[in-house]
Amino acid sequence: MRKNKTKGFTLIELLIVIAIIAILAAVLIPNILNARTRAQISGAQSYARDVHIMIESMMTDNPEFSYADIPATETAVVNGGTVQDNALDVGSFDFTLSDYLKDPPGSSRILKATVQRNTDGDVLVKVYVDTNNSGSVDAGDKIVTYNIQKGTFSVSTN
Ligand SMILES: [Ca+2]
Repeated sequence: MRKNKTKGFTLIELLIVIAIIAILAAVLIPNILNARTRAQISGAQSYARDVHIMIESMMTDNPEFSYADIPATETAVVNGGTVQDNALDVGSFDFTLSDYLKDPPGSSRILKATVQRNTDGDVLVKVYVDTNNSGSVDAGDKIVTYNIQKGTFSVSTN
């Protein structure tokens, strides 16, 4: 009986397969690692819209209140993942924020959300996401900023 000498893979074939696997891994691994951060940023954008809806609801219930009443300094509406009641107290208004805004889901890692009016008069909603999983707002975390008047989002690193 003759032995088949063509069985198995040559070194070149093995090297090509290994190279293809390495290229696929180089493309896929960063994508997989960033997927969680992208999901958190998407959740933060959704929450910023919730804050916008909350402000619109407050203005519907209290027509005397307007965007111009929102202070120019950052005012936390969510602290430690919990809606901070009356954080938007302006003049004689005494809002109970939890009537309008729900706590962010724990899985979204939203630690803080603030509102403030900028020098253009636009109201900015900033959502601080604990992207580095430290349990607190610190350097390296992402901040999603929503400009209510312009309807634009931006993402920055704390
Ligand atoms: Ca952090």
